[in-house]
Amino acid sequence: MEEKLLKGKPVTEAVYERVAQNLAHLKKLGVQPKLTVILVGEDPASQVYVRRKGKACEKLGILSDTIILPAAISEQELLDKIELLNNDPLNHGILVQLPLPKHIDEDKVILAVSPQKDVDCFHPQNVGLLVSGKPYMLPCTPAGIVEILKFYQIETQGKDVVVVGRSNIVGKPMVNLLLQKRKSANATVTVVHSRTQDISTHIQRADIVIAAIGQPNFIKKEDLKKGSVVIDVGINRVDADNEKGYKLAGDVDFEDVFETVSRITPVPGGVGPMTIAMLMQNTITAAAAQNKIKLPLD
Ligand code: L34
Repeated sequence: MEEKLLKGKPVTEAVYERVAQNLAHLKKLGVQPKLTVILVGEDPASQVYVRRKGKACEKLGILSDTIILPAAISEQELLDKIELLNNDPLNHGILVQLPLPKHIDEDKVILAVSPQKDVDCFHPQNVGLLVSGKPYMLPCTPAGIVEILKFYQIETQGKDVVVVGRSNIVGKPMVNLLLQKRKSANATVTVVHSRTQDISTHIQRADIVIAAIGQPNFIKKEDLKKGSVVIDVGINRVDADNEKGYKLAGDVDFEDVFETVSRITPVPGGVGPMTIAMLMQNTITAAAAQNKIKLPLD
Protein backbone atom coordinates (compact mmCIF):
# COMPACT_ATOMS: atom_id res chain seq x y z
CA MET A 1 0.00 0.00 0.00
CA GLU A 2 2.63 2.50 1.15
CA GLU A 3 4.89 1.96 -1.84
CA LYS A 4 2.13 3.01 -4.20
CA LEU A 5 2.04 6.49 -2.70
CA LEU A 6 4.09 9.23 -4.31
CA LYS A 7 4.43 11.43 -1.25
CA GLY A 8 5.64 14.99 -1.63
CA LYS A 9 7.47 15.29 1.67
CA PRO A 10 10.68 13.34 0.88
CA VAL A 11 10.89 15.12 -2.47
CA THR A 12 10.54 18.55 -0.85
CA GLU A 13 13.34 17.60 1.54
CA ALA A 14 15.67 16.83 -1.35
CA VAL A 15 14.76 20.14 -3.02
CA TYR A 16 15.21 22.09 0.23
CA GLU A 17 18.64 20.52 0.64
CA ARG A 18 19.63 21.95 -2.76
CA VAL A 19 18.02 25.30 -2.02
CA ALA A 20 19.88 25.54 1.29
CA GLN A 21 23.25 25.01 -0.40
CA ASN A 22 22.53 27.58 -3.08
CA LEU A 23 21.26 29.99 -0.44
CA ALA A 24 24.44 29.58 1.61
CA HIS A 25 26.46 30.43 -1.50
CA LEU A 26 24.44 33.61 -2.11
CA LYS A 27 24.71 34.70 1.50
CA LYS A 28 28.47 34.19 1.45
CA LEU A 29 28.55 36.63 -1.46
CA GLY A 30 26.46 39.12 0.52
CA VAL A 31 23.10 38.51 -1.16
CA GLN A 32 20.10 37.98 1.10
CA PRO A 33 17.27 36.63 -1.11
CA LYS A 34 13.79 38.04 -0.50
CA LEU A 35 10.33 37.05 -1.70
CA THR A 36 7.23 39.22 -1.49
CA VAL A 37 3.83 37.55 -1.71
CA ILE A 38 0.74 39.67 -2.34
CA LEU A 39 -2.65 38.37 -1.28
CA VAL A 40 -5.72 40.33 -2.33
CA GLY A 41 -8.90 39.55 -0.40
CA GLU A 42 -9.74 36.76 2.02
CA ASP A 43 -10.09 33.56 0.02
CA PRO A 44 -9.59 30.91 2.73
CA ALA A 45 -7.62 28.47 0.55
CA SER A 46 -5.33 31.28 -0.67
CA GLN A 47 -4.75 32.32 2.94
CA VAL A 48 -3.53 28.78 3.72
CA TYR A 49 -1.20 28.65 0.70
CA VAL A 50 0.25 32.12 1.31
CA ARG A 51 0.87 31.36 4.97
CA ARG A 52 2.73 28.20 3.95
CA LYS A 53 4.91 30.18 1.55
CA GLY A 54 5.92 32.58 4.32
CA LYS A 55 6.65 29.66 6.66
CA ALA A 56 8.85 27.91 4.07
CA CYS A 57 10.91 31.10 3.62
CA GLU A 58 11.28 31.46 7.36
CA LYS A 59 12.43 27.86 7.77
CA LEU A 60 15.09 28.21 5.07
CA GLY A 61 16.32 31.69 5.94
CA ILE A 62 14.89 33.50 2.93
CA LEU A 63 13.51 36.93 3.79
CA SER A 64 9.84 37.25 3.05
CA ASP A 65 7.08 39.77 3.19
CA THR A 66 3.38 39.04 2.83
CA ILE A 67 1.31 42.01 1.75
CA ILE A 68 -2.39 41.56 2.44
CA LEU A 69 -4.63 43.93 0.52
CA PRO A 70 -8.40 44.34 0.85
CA ALA A 71 -10.57 42.72 -1.84
CA ALA A 72 -11.90 46.17 -2.77
CA ILE A 73 -8.47 47.59 -3.70
CA SER A 74 -8.42 49.13 -7.17
CA GLU A 75 -6.48 47.53 -10.00
CA GLN A 76 -4.29 50.65 -10.20
CA GLU A 77 -3.37 50.49 -6.53
CA LEU A 78 -2.26 46.90 -6.96
CA LEU A 79 -0.24 47.77 -10.08
CA ASP A 80 1.42 50.63 -8.19
CA LYS A 81 2.38 48.28 -5.38
CA ILE A 82 3.95 45.86 -7.87
CA GLU A 83 5.88 48.71 -9.49
CA LEU A 84 7.39 49.67 -6.13
CA LEU A 85 8.55 46.08 -5.65
CA ASN A 86 9.93 45.88 -9.20
CA ASN A 87 12.13 48.85 -8.31
CA ASP A 88 13.29 47.56 -4.94
CA PRO A 89 16.74 46.00 -5.45
CA LEU A 90 16.51 44.20 -2.09
CA ASN A 91 13.42 42.28 -3.20
CA HIS A 92 14.06 39.51 -5.73
CA GLY A 93 10.76 37.68 -6.10
CA ILE A 94 7.17 38.91 -6.51
CA LEU A 95 4.20 36.57 -6.37
CA VAL A 96 0.61 37.76 -6.65
CA GLN A 97 -1.54 34.91 -5.37
CA LEU A 98 -4.33 33.91 -7.78
CA PRO A 99 -7.27 34.04 -8.14
CA LEU A 100 -7.78 37.81 -7.90
CA PRO A 101 -11.13 39.55 -7.30
CA LYS A 102 -13.25 39.84 -10.47
CA HIS A 103 -12.70 43.59 -10.96
CA ILE A 104 -8.94 43.11 -11.34
CA ASP A 105 -7.56 41.98 -14.71
CA GLU A 106 -5.19 39.07 -14.00
CA ASP A 107 -3.40 39.44 -17.32
CA LYS A 108 -2.52 43.07 -16.56
CA VAL A 109 -1.17 42.08 -13.16
CA ILE A 110 0.93 39.26 -14.60
CA LEU A 111 2.38 41.65 -17.19
CA ALA A 112 3.19 44.21 -14.51
CA VAL A 113 5.57 41.94 -12.59
CA SER A 114 9.14 42.35 -13.78
CA PRO A 115 10.10 39.15 -15.67
CA GLN A 116 13.31 38.97 -13.60
CA LYS A 117 11.22 38.81 -10.39
CA ASP A 118 8.46 36.59 -11.77
CA VAL A 119 8.97 33.55 -9.53
CA ASP A 120 5.71 32.01 -10.83
CA CYS A 121 6.96 31.98 -14.43
CA PHE A 122 3.63 33.51 -15.50
CA HIS A 123 4.95 36.54 -17.44
CA PRO A 124 4.67 36.05 -21.24
CA GLN A 125 8.42 36.60 -21.58
CA ASN A 126 9.12 33.72 -19.22
CA VAL A 127 6.40 31.56 -20.77
CA GLY A 128 8.03 32.24 -24.15
CA LEU A 129 11.45 31.23 -22.86
CA LEU A 130 9.98 28.01 -21.49
CA VAL A 131 8.16 27.21 -24.74
CA SER A 132 11.32 27.82 -26.76
CA GLY A 133 13.28 25.46 -24.53
CA LYS A 134 15.46 28.08 -22.81
CA PRO A 135 13.67 28.67 -19.51
CA TYR A 136 14.75 31.39 -17.06
CA MET A 137 12.68 29.73 -14.36
CA LEU A 138 10.26 26.82 -14.26
CA PRO A 139 6.59 27.16 -13.28
CA CYS A 140 6.28 25.94 -9.68
CA THR A 141 3.57 23.26 -9.84
CA PRO A 142 4.68 21.61 -13.11
CA ALA A 143 8.33 21.73 -12.00
CA GLY A 144 7.31 20.12 -8.70
CA ILE A 145 5.60 17.32 -10.62
CA VAL A 146 8.74 16.66 -12.66
CA GLU A 147 10.71 16.52 -9.38
CA ILE A 148 8.29 13.90 -8.03
CA LEU A 149 8.66 11.79 -11.18
CA LYS A 150 12.46 12.06 -11.03
CA PHE A 151 12.67 11.27 -7.32
CA TYR A 152 10.56 8.11 -7.65
CA GLN A 153 12.37 7.14 -10.88
CA ILE A 154 9.29 7.18 -13.05
CA GLU A 155 10.41 7.28 -16.66
CA THR A 156 8.75 9.94 -18.86
CA GLN A 157 10.97 9.55 -21.91
CA GLY A 158 8.87 8.22 -24.80
CA LYS A 159 5.91 7.58 -22.52
CA ASP A 160 2.33 8.57 -23.21
CA VAL A 161 1.43 11.33 -20.79
CA VAL A 162 -2.08 12.72 -20.74
CA VAL A 163 -2.56 16.12 -19.11
CA VAL A 164 -6.14 16.71 -18.05
CA GLY A 165 -6.87 20.46 -18.03
CA ARG A 166 -5.42 23.38 -20.02
CA SER A 167 -5.00 26.13 -17.42
CA ASN A 168 -2.21 28.69 -17.70
CA ILE A 169 -1.05 27.79 -14.20
CA VAL A 170 -0.75 24.00 -14.57
CA GLY A 171 -1.95 22.31 -17.79
CA LYS A 172 -0.24 24.45 -20.43
CA PRO A 173 3.14 24.89 -18.71
CA MET A 174 3.08 21.17 -17.78
CA VAL A 175 2.86 20.28 -21.46
CA ASN A 176 5.83 22.48 -22.25
CA LEU A 177 7.96 21.05 -19.48
CA LEU A 178 7.24 17.47 -20.55
CA LEU A 179 8.14 18.33 -24.14
CA GLN A 180 11.61 19.60 -23.22
CA LYS A 181 14.52 17.74 -24.80
CA ARG A 182 15.90 16.22 -21.61
CA LYS A 183 15.91 12.88 -19.89
CA SER A 184 13.40 13.96 -17.25
CA ALA A 185 10.94 14.98 -20.02
CA ASN A 186 10.91 13.78 -23.67
CA ALA A 187 7.31 12.60 -23.24
CA THR A 188 4.59 12.12 -25.84
CA VAL A 189 2.01 14.56 -24.52
CA THR A 190 -1.74 14.76 -25.05
CA VAL A 191 -3.90 17.45 -23.48
CA VAL A 192 -7.59 16.83 -22.86
CA HIS A 193 -10.05 19.45 -21.64
CA SER A 194 -13.71 20.41 -21.27
CA ARG A 195 -14.27 20.39 -25.05
CA THR A 196 -12.52 17.07 -25.73
CA GLN A 197 -14.94 14.63 -27.35
CA ASP A 198 -14.17 11.56 -25.29
CA ILE A 199 -11.78 12.27 -22.45
CA SER A 200 -11.84 8.69 -21.22
CA THR A 201 -10.48 7.07 -24.40
CA HIS A 202 -7.43 9.35 -24.22
CA ILE A 203 -6.78 8.80 -20.54
CA GLN A 204 -7.10 5.04 -20.99
CA ARG A 205 -4.02 5.07 -23.24
CA ALA A 206 -1.87 7.00 -20.78
CA ASP A 207 1.16 5.64 -18.97
CA ILE A 208 1.06 8.77 -16.80
CA VAL A 209 -2.03 10.89 -16.11
CA ILE A 210 -1.68 14.42 -14.74
CA ALA A 211 -5.04 15.69 -13.53
CA ALA A 212 -5.48 19.44 -13.06
CA ILE A 213 -9.10 20.41 -13.63
CA GLY A 214 -10.41 21.34 -10.19
CA GLN A 215 -13.32 18.89 -10.08
CA PRO A 216 -13.42 16.54 -7.11
CA ASN A 217 -13.15 12.81 -7.87
CA PHE A 218 -13.61 13.36 -11.63
CA ILE A 219 -11.37 10.48 -12.77
CA LYS A 220 -12.53 6.93 -11.98
CA LYS A 221 -10.93 3.52 -12.43
CA GLU A 222 -12.77 2.89 -15.73
CA ASP A 223 -10.89 5.88 -17.18
CA LEU A 224 -7.44 4.45 -16.45
CA LYS A 225 -5.12 1.86 -17.90
CA LYS A 226 -4.10 -0.77 -15.38
CA GLY A 227 -0.69 0.04 -13.89
CA SER A 228 -0.71 3.69 -14.89
CA VAL A 229 0.86 6.43 -12.76
CA VAL A 230 -1.46 9.17 -11.52
CA ILE A 231 -0.40 12.67 -10.52
CA ASP A 232 -3.34 14.42 -8.89
CA VAL A 233 -3.01 18.21 -8.86
CA GLY A 234 -6.56 18.90 -7.68
CA ILE A 235 -7.04 20.35 -4.20
CA ASN A 236 -10.80 20.62 -3.89
CA ARG A 237 -12.64 21.43 -0.69
CA VAL A 238 -15.66 19.18 -0.29
CA ASP A 239 -18.22 19.30 2.53
CA ALA A 240 -17.47 16.98 5.43
CA ASP A 241 -18.82 16.24 8.85
CA ASN A 242 -15.75 17.42 10.82
CA GLU A 243 -14.61 20.52 12.79
CA LYS A 244 -13.48 22.31 9.65
CA GLY A 245 -16.67 21.52 7.76
CA TYR A 246 -14.69 20.34 4.73
CA LYS A 247 -12.06 17.89 3.58
CA LEU A 248 -9.68 17.93 0.62
CA ALA A 249 -10.35 15.78 -2.43
CA GLY A 250 -8.27 15.41 -5.56
CA ASP A 251 -9.46 15.42 -9.17
CA VAL A 252 -9.01 11.65 -9.09
CA ASP A 253 -11.25 9.35 -7.04
CA PHE A 254 -8.42 7.99 -4.90
CA GLU A 255 -10.32 5.10 -3.26
CA ASP A 256 -11.83 4.01 -6.55
CA VAL A 257 -8.59 3.96 -8.59
CA PHE A 258 -6.14 2.77 -5.93
CA GLU A 259 -6.14 -0.89 -7.00
CA THR A 260 -5.86 -0.02 -10.70
CA VAL A 261 -2.87 2.33 -10.56
CA SER A 262 0.80 1.48 -9.97
CA ARG A 263 1.60 4.80 -8.25
CA ILE A 264 -0.48 7.79 -7.17
CA THR A 265 0.09 11.12 -5.40
CA PRO A 266 -2.03 11.66 -2.30
CA VAL A 267 -4.14 14.78 -1.69
CA PRO A 268 -3.11 16.43 0.55
CA GLY A 269 0.61 15.68 0.85
CA GLY A 270 1.42 15.14 -2.82
CA VAL A 271 1.84 17.93 -5.36
CA GLY A 272 0.79 20.83 -3.06
CA PRO A 273 3.95 20.94 -0.95
CA MET A 274 6.06 20.67 -4.12
CA THR A 275 4.62 23.93 -5.45
CA ILE A 276 5.99 25.68 -2.40
CA ALA A 277 9.38 23.94 -2.56
CA MET A 278 9.86 24.98 -6.20
CA LEU A 279 8.88 28.55 -5.32
CA MET A 280 11.78 28.61 -2.86
CA GLN A 281 14.10 27.38 -5.58
CA ASN A 282 12.82 30.06 -7.99
CA THR A 283 13.36 32.79 -5.41
CA ILE A 284 17.00 31.73 -5.13
CA THR A 285 17.33 31.57 -8.92
CA ALA A 286 15.89 35.09 -9.20
CA ALA A 287 18.16 36.49 -6.50
CA ALA A 288 21.20 34.92 -8.17
CA ALA A 289 20.28 36.22 -11.64
CA GLN A 290 19.65 39.75 -10.35
CA ASN A 291 23.11 39.74 -8.80
CA LYS A 292 24.79 38.01 -11.76
CA ILE A 293 25.82 35.07 -9.62
CA LYS A 294 26.04 31.51 -10.88
CA LEU A 295 24.57 28.98 -8.42
CA PRO A 296 26.57 25.87 -7.48
CA LEU A 297 23.57 23.51 -7.91
CA ASP A 298 20.73 23.55 -10.42
N1 L34 B 1 0.36 33.24 -8.20
N2 L34 B 1 -1.20 31.71 -7.50
C1 L34 B 1 0.07 32.00 -7.79
N3 L34 B 1 1.08 31.09 -7.68
C2 L34 B 1 0.82 29.84 -7.25
O1 L34 B 1 1.80 28.93 -7.19
C3 L34 B 1 -0.49 29.50 -6.90
N4 L34 B 1 -0.85 28.26 -6.39
C4 L34 B 1 -2.11 27.68 -6.81
C5 L34 B 1 -3.20 28.73 -6.52
N5 L34 B 1 -2.80 30.08 -6.87
C6 L34 B 1 -1.50 30.45 -7.07
C7 L34 B 1 -0.48 27.77 -5.20
O2 L34 B 1 0.36 28.27 -4.47
C8 L34 B 1 -2.21 26.46 -5.93
N6 L34 B 1 -1.18 26.63 -4.91
C9 L34 B 1 -0.99 25.78 -3.82
C10 L34 B 1 0.07 25.91 -2.94
C11 L34 B 1 0.21 25.05 -1.85
C12 L34 B 1 -0.69 24.05 -1.63
C13 L34 B 1 -1.75 23.91 -2.50
C14 L34 B 1 -1.89 24.76 -3.58
C15 L34 B 1 -0.55 23.17 -0.43
O3 L34 B 1 0.27 23.42 0.43
N7 L34 B 1 -1.38 22.12 -0.33
C16 L34 B 1 -1.40 21.19 0.79
C17 L34 B 1 -2.71 21.26 1.53
C18 L34 B 1 -3.09 22.62 1.97
C19 L34 B 1 -4.39 22.64 2.73
O4 L34 B 1 -4.44 22.01 3.81
O5 L34 B 1 -5.35 23.28 2.25
C20 L34 B 1 -1.21 19.76 0.26
O6 L34 B 1 -0.71 18.95 1.01
O7 L34 B 1 -1.61 19.53 -0.88
